[in-house]
Amino acid sequence: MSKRKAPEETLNKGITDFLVELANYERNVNRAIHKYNAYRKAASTIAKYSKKIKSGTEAKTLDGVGAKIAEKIDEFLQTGKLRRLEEIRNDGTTSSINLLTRVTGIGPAAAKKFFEEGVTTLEDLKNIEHKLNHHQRIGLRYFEEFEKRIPRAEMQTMEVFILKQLKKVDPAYIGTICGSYRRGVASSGDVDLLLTHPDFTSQTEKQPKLLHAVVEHFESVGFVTDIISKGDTKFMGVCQLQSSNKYDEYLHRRIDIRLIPKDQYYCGVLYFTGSDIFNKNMRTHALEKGFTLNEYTVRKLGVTGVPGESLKVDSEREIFEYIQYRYREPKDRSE
Ligand code: DCP
Ligand code: MG
Ligand code: MN
Repeated sequence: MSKRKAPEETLNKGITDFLVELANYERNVNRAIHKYNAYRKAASTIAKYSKKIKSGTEAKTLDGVGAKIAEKIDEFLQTGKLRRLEEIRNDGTTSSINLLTRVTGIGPAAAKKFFEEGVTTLEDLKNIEHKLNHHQRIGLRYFEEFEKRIPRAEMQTMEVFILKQLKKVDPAYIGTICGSYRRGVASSGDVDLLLTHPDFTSQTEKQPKLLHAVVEHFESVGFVTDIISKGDTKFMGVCQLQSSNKYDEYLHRRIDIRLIPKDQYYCGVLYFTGSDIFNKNMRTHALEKGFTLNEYTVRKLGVTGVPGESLKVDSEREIFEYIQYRYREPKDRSE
């Protein structure tokens, strides 16, 4: 659509602008092509009108301007704005951006950027797939599947499968499915797998092979289907259980895998079990008791507030004991 305006249009530019905006809204959002045409027609006749419009009644004498549009013109002339349009703008923006951020890999900033480029639906997003990064493409491809929570029964099947496959790579691996699953929640948003290996401690060299060997094995058995990102200690990807029955396939699921040094494993397990709110509260409590706690270590804070050496941790419970926090089972860690 042309953005060029003839000089005489500026006379009633406020009115023609809002009519064009309403027209586009009806076409793009509601797919109401007749309403779109009606608004366009009114805008076009008003644009050609040689006087500055003073009222809806005056506008109604023009071809294509009916009672409803006349009413909107009155509101616009009296208040300088249109409540309906404000509603649409707010609503439309919010809902489009909310929709876009449901695609994994699209955060609020990217959503806003795409929205400003005219992207308001998943269809629009498919049309600009060349502008999406790898993560966002996967998010779009599996949008419907990733929207579905993972039932606990499937999480249990996955746990058995994962731990069994892990031992095939190397029996020395220790794996724990953390996140909402470990908290006993009825369904999970993704799979949060934590790994460690006795060969890997915070004192040894990095051992990315320990993570990559597992990922490669998961790929070879068809469990990991896509890689979003793969670093030395952190993997993000997509997995899918193989069904024995082709009529009843499992969905693709998001999986996060983290490799943690053995001596930091329990701080990692605690952190990745969450919930995020529980973690926040526990960290605050730790500070009150003079400790600093993060996903790697728990350390005593000195008088100057500088953390000391990492404390030795051999279980989750010990972390609670250090900071004198009442122990809570994973199922009681929602906050
Ligand atoms: N976590 C955190 N703070 C964050 C993100 C995560 O403390 N900002 C921790 C606590 C979470 C854990 O990591 O429980 C796993 O993150 P998820 O986003 O996978 O959250 P959950 O597994 O708890 O929930 P879901 O079932 O939606 O995956
Ligand atoms: Mg999770
Ligand atoms: Mn996760």
